[in-house]
Amino acid sequence: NYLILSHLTLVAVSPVPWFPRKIQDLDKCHHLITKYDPSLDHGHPGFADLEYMKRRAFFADLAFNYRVGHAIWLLLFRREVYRKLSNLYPTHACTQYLDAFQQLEKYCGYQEDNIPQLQDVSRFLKERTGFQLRPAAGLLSARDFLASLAFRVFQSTQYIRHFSSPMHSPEPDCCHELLGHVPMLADKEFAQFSQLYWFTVEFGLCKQNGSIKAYGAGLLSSYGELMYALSNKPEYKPFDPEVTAVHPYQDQAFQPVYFVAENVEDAKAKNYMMKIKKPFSLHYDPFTCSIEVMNTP
Ligand code: TIH
Ligand code: FE2
Repeated sequence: NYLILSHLTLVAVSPVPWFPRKIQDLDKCHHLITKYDPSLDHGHPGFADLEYMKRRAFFADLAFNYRVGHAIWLLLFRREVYRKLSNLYPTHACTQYLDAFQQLEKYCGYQEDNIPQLQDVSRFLKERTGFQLRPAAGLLSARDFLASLAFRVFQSTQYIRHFSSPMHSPEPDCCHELLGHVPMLADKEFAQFSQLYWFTVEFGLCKQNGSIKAYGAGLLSSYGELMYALSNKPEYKPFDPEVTAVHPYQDQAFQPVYFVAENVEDAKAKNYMMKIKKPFSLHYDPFTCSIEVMNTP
């Protein structure tokens, strides 16, 4: 295992597994986690629903055949999910979310009865924060998902949650991506942070004007959990990256504990990120959209 550091030096390093260096390499970041596959998992709301599994196979096929720069994908919104959530946002979501959501309603066809196009939403995000969306066939491995974020590419599922459980889905679906993630990715400050994932980007709470509001996408797309998270029933802990990063999590049901950040700056946990040790350092070149590996002996 060698890493080519310049034209002249070939240096042996501890084996570093493959990772994408340029945006086209994301065509190889498509490794799915089979957990929550509706054909295998008895607990999945769509288990044994043959019609639902057929539709899922159709969307998986579209995603697997997607290549950078191609195609427009159709997304479906569940009216009930949209209605219930948009009623909750004014009281439950943070101000950054509310601002972006308004913009998406204005410019991207976020409406109860409309079907937003992935391509339109992607273009909108690209203009605001440089993020773009690409379709994913399902729950990706953490490695492929996080690697994509380095390129400001957000891998998004296309299928929709099973109709039997609109208020909470055990896996991400297009409601979660479009209503949970997209508005937060449209905010410049939030677009900056994506590493400490579970208890921030997905299930984070923050203080705003003396009350607690949601900024986590897993809350903003689940009206069951959004109400529960602000109900005083779960446990609340102050957000501390050292503690939060190693806190075990489960993803079958509502979270028993949430971490509350004092403010946005606090949630970004920059100082903590700087302390993570790697045998090399990386630099993202925005002009070539590629990653350079730098020698740090
Ligand atoms: N539970 C979320 C929802 O119902 O929208 C979806 C997920 C978020 C994170 C993992 S699965
Ligand atoms: Fe998510």
